[in-house]
Amino acid sequence: MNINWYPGHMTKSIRQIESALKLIDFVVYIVDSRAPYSCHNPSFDALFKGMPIIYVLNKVDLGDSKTAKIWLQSKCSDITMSVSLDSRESNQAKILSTCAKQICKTKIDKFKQKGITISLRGMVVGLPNVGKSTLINNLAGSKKTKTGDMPGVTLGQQWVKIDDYLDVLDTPGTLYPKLSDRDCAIKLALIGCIKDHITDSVELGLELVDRLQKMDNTYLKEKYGCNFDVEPIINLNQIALKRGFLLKGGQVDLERAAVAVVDDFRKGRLGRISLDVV
Ligand SMILES: Nc1nc2c(ncn2[C@@H]2O[C@H](COP(=O)(O)OP(=O)(O)OP(=O)(O)O)[C@@H](O)[C@H]2O)c(=O)[nH]1
Ligand SMILES: [Mg+2]
Repeated sequence: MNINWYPGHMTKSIRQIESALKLIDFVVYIVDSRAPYSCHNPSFDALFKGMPIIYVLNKVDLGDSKTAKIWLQSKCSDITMSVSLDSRESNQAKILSTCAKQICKTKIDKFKQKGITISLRGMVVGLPNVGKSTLINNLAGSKKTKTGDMPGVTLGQQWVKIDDYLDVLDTPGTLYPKLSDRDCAIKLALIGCIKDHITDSVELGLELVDRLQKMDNTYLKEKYGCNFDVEPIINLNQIALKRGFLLKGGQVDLERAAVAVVDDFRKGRLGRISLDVV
């Protein structure tokens, strides 16, 4: 399966991110804990070079803790910090205000010497559907931005005032221009960063089952009675039978089974899983 999805508006979004750089003091770079390394967008590397960055490992409730720990450690430096969050949990994002003050301390102190208290401005970036707008609403303590369980919900930039000392800019999700790494593209599709109609649901389901088999996923065994010594297609068949997904004429409905198992994974019903193997 080749996933080649880079809608025109994303080029525009990257350009808008580039021009907003002069307005901001720091970047909040969000990734999904189920594939934190694959959420790294190479087109941001040059753009944010030398800028204070707060890396947020979001959806921490869904990914595995070992991958989370290793990734979080890898993102700490003199001018970068990392935190993990479940952005749906109230007040969790408050920690970001503290991080922002810490990471912009030099600038704050410089103005303080002149007797000026500055307001900081941050820009929230990341792939589609990683939880950027949810995190901003959490930080603001009310629903200031539109959110949704699909990629491409935020269509334009939006400034949100958090308090007298902090404003943040929500941005539309941006993919990288070349999803030439097939494995990475599949992981992004599985975590919901790519619109489902771009991919073939049965192929995507088989890719997931294959990965879960290699991880020896307990839930697949217990919930669906899968056997890991066989090809993924046999297990997808088994899932369809177990769920009673049959077509007219009695054949198994593989498409429905594939959609169901991907949905199980996305909702965390198969356990806390990270697709990036570390
Ligand atoms: N389980 C879980 N779900 C989350 C978390 N944060 C956000 N979500 C869900 O992820 C989905 C996407 O959230 P959004 O905030 O709309 O994501 P976004 O990055 O702004 O998406 P775009 O605007 O499309 O780029 C929503 O269904 C949220 O409820 C989290 O920490 N854990
Ligand atoms: Mg959004």
